[in-house]
Amino acid sequence: MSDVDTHCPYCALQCGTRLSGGRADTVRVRPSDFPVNRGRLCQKGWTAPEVLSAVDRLTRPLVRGPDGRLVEASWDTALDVVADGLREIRARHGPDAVAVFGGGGLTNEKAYLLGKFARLALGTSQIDYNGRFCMSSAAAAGTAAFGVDRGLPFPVTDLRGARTVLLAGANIAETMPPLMQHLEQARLIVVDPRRSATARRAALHLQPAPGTDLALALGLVHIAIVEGLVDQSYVDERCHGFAAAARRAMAWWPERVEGTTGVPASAQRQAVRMLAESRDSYILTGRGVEQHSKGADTVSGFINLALALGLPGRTGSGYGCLTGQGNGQGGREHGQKADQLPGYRSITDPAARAHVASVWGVAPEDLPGPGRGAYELLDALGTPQGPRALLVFGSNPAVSAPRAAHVTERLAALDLLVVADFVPSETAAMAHVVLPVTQWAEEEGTMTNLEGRVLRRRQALSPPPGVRGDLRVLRDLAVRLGEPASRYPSAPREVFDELRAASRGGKADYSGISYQRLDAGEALHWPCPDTRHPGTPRLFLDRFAHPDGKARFWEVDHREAAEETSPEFPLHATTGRVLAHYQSGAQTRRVAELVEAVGAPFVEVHPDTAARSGLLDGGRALITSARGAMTAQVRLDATMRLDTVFVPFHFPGDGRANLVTNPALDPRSGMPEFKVCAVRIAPTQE
Ligand SMILES: Nc1nc2c(c(=O)[nH]1)N[C@H]1C(S)=C(S)[C@@H](COP(=O)(O)OP(=O)(O)OC[C@H]3O[C@@H](n4cnc5c(=O)[nH]c(N)nc54)[C@H](O)[C@@H]3O)O[C@H]1N2
Ligand SMILES: Nc1nc2c(c(=O)[nH]1)N[C@H]1C(S)=C(S)[C@@H](COP(=O)(O)OP(=O)(O)OC[C@H]3O[C@@H](n4cnc5c(=O)[nH]c(N)nc54)[C@H](O)[C@@H]3O)O[C@H]1N2
Ligand code: SF4
Ligand SMILES: [Mo]
Repeated sequence: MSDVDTHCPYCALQCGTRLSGGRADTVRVRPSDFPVNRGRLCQKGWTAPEVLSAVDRLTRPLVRGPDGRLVEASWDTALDVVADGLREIRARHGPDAVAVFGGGGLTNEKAYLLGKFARLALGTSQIDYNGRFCMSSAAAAGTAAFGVDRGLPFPVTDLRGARTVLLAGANIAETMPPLMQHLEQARLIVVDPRRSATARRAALHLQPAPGTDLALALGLVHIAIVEGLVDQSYVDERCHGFAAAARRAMAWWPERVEGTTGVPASAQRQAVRMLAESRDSYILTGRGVEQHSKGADTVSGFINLALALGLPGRTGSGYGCLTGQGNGQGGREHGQKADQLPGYRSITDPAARAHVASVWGVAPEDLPGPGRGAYELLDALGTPQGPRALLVFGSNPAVSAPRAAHVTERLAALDLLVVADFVPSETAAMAHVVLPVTQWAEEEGTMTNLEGRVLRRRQALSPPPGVRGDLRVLRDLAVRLGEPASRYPSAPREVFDELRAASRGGKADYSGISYQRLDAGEALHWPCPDTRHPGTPRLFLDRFAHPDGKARFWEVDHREAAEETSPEFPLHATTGRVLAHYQSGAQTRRVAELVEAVGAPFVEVHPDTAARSGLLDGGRALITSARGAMTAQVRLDATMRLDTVFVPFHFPGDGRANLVTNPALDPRSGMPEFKVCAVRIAPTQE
């Protein structure tokens, strides 16, 4: 096969790649000259082809036998077991006894068909996805402020012109390394409790205690007001709500903010002056400020700062959220969310229901209402009021969900757990039925990257015999459940054309985007409402997406983390990522080079904190919270705050960071508090 242009399977940067070789064991990847990565890839991108021929790649369906072991079965047998089980559970307990959990790594076509399958073939309201754990706080805050949620409302290449960029809780030097090239000219202000790889490259590093960013954001608005740096004509002309937001900020004077966050008042002032000095500044948020029980309010706090300085909706400045998963953007638009229909429509809006029902050929009243958000859904599994069956497509919640031991118990309590995956993830290992599916380089589809640009994923090689695509699996199941096959096309292009129609007139309007236009090389960012429309790389230049065209300041105030430190649990624990591993590690823990780079869970601790706890560098530590305990190897790091330890969440078993994390949820977004909980740390008793 000749070279094929596609994109990396992992993160939302969706680096352009060129594949050559044509066989799973010989395929080679090179970076292409795509604008987001311009000839660069990170270590995960370079090694991504190895997962195609992973030694334990799933190639046959597995069904749990009477002795409790998973054994190979034919597709017909496996699908019959699933369909019979679903029918029986539905007959006995009603349609909401069957649930679906999706993922932000699924293509647009898969995410769309999964939502349709849940609402029509299963008739359930119980569908949500791992994006709830990812960017939901920023989505809630972005929608509130701007009227629409697109992670970056501008292309990443715009960042090249920036003089100052504030990165709040984003470690892009490890999580999106090729993006760093667009920031080489800029002065970086990094807000991170750790001296991360990104913070090390910053002109100014603000190192707040975890969970205190909202106080910091309020304080920065305070300084902007007091120092006369607010762009008053922009605020008057383009925004509502400044006075109320400003009143809150006035209570957060620099010394008070210093007391709460630990960030010196002088550094706060310096940050605001750098941002305001020239107007070509950007404020970007990542999971560090978002994954909190007040994540949405914290993002609102940073958006308020951006609005006060007049940054959003102008060329050369702005606010954006750095979306995470490969299709983190598209995955949140096409209806796999509990409260959503395709086109980023609300499932409770009668006009939206009527439109989508007409595209699907059903009556609006046949569509279920909103279901539970991701954690609430997982928490309800196998309980008397909760679902008794769960289908998982594109997530590994046994590792990645908060309070993982509890979630694992809930998964184990199900009558039927079905997992579609291409590797035996920790969640697949618990399933009653495992369905082996294709990977990125073996399939066609579209993904929407962090800038809202729709990209083509292209097939470069044949899947292993016996493996089916997710779209085909959904159709095969739907037909067994009595649906007409024509309602579930399995050709990605056909699904995309239906998705276009379903999205028409919605906030995320894809109706003018086609495979033909994408394959001709057009750069198309949504909204793109007709086939002659050039797409919208930059949103909000003329108006924000609220009906009156104005942005909204959101009135927010600081509050403490859901769990504060105490004599029993004296330290903050925070969690996050390392360069070499992706998410729950299901894929990257199967790549030798990445395991060699980081092979086991570790905990970063300040040497003084370690000494007080009797910990030695390289020794094993037990990290305990009110939820449970995990073990990890100690890494001393003198740049850590004395009151904070950090653990990555990429590892299974006893090394799961989520054994300790707090599932306290953000009331605006349903986001769990992954980024701060109270722990104690001690040597393990080995
Ligand atoms: N290597 C790698 N890259 C990835 C991924 C991966 O798993 N591995 N996943 C992708 C996905 S899905 C996502 S969502 C993105 C995430 O990308 P990022 O948001 O950059 O990743 P994190 O490491 O979760 O968090 C970023 C930083 O937040 C800091 N932090 C922790 N607590 C706080 C706090 O209370 N306040 C502040 N200000 N900062 C805090 C952490 O120290 C960390 O350095 O990465 C994407 N890219
Ligand atoms: N403590 C802590 N926990 C966290 C976070 C944190 O910062 N700290 N971050 C959270 C965030 S931001 C995220 S995004 C989540 C992610 O956590 P998960 O949802 O667990 O994400 P992955 O590990 O990417 O799991 C994806 C699974 O689906 C499979 N898969 C990939 N593509 C496809 C496909 O096309 N079809 C099918 N059927 N399967 C596929 C993969 O092999 C893998 O097993 O973790 C969250 N959990
Ligand atoms: S930065 Fe993201 S998209 Fe680019 S190579 Fe790395 S994992 Fe892949
Ligand atoms: Mo994420």
